[in-house]
Amino acid sequence: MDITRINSLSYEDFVHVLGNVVENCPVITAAVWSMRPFASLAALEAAVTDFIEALPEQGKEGILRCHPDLAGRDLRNGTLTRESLEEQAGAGLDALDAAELSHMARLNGEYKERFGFPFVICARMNDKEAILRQLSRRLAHGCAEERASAIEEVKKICRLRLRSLVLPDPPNRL
Ligand code: 2AL
Repeated sequence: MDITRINSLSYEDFVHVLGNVVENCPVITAAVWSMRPFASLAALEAAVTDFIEALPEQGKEGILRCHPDLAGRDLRNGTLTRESLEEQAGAGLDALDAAELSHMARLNGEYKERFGFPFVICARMNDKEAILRQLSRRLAHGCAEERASAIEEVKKICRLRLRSLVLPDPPNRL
């Protein structure tokens, strides 16, 4: 679907197609619909990421809390969203051995205890080793620094999801 087609979608279809570009937060897509028309895919990406950035800190934390744990209960129970399952499987998180699973569960637990929201990272840009390394590293962050890091990861996930749904912008003709 190109950006012209996206701009022509009804509210219901827009949310149906793009409702999970921020995990489990269709309200963000619903809000962004009223900013149509978008001049380009880049403009749509900017609309979503600027909307997230403008939220108060509690709103940002709310977005983080809507994310499933990596290699967590939803993956085990088959209750992940399609997007999240593809991303987690792509990073190898659906095939952890027992030692890796317990390591991930322990660090995810420590992280949630410390910050009050789940650890979020763009799984499509990392493999399981990098994810575990980042999880250990980010546990040492202060709260504000970590919230900002996690929101940057949400934006990366969102941009990649948008790019898998909307055709790329044509190159600039000068
Ligand atoms: C996720 C997810 O669902 N997809 C992704 O890239 N990262 N979740 C998370 N807690 O980081």
